[in-house]
Amino acid sequence: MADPTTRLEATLILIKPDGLAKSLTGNILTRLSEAKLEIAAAKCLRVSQELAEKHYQALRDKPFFDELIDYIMGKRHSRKKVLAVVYAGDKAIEKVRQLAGVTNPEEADSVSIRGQYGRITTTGLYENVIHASSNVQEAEREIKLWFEPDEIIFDLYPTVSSDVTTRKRVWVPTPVTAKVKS
Ligand code: IDP
Ligand code: MG
Repeated sequence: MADPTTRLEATLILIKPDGLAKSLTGNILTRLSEAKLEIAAAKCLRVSQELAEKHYQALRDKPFFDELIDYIMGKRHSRKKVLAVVYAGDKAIEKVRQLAGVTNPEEADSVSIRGQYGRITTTGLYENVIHASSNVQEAEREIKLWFEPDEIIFDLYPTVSSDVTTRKRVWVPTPVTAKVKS
């Protein structure tokens, strides 16, 4: 059996709706590139209530939980989406957390991503523009929650083949147009 300690370390980052609304995507990805990690997956998506609640399940008893769910779903901003990225590489979790800064943007190092771009709302919610997994267990849970195995270019975690029958939307085939004579 492979030694789990030798597994490629991966971490989930989310550019939250405030980061997108403030046009910070480029700045944040540029800052994250300082960690010299590999992008293993990336997608832009709308966050359902179910996904938001599962993602923040450990915080469900916090007084700010409902606001936090609205925040990650984009209900507080003009952008109802997040950009989800999986980074992989040596000490990925620690390196990204370091660049992100601590949770409270007022306490975060002023040159960290949260220190530079975050704010505390008048109701006290930390709008800190980026999510970053905080440990190996959390990273695995979150990556599996946000991504399917085939959306990630590395085999980060064990998979099995499963016969599933689901309906999904597909592109309407483009009609073949008659060749125009020149
Ligand atoms: P983290 O994002 O640094 O890992 P968590 O404790 O997992 O911090 O909290 C998730 C998110 O909830 C934070 O990023 C922030 O947006 C919000 N949050 C956490 N703690 C507080 C708080 O004490 N007051 C207001 N918002 C908070
Ligand atoms: Mg956290």
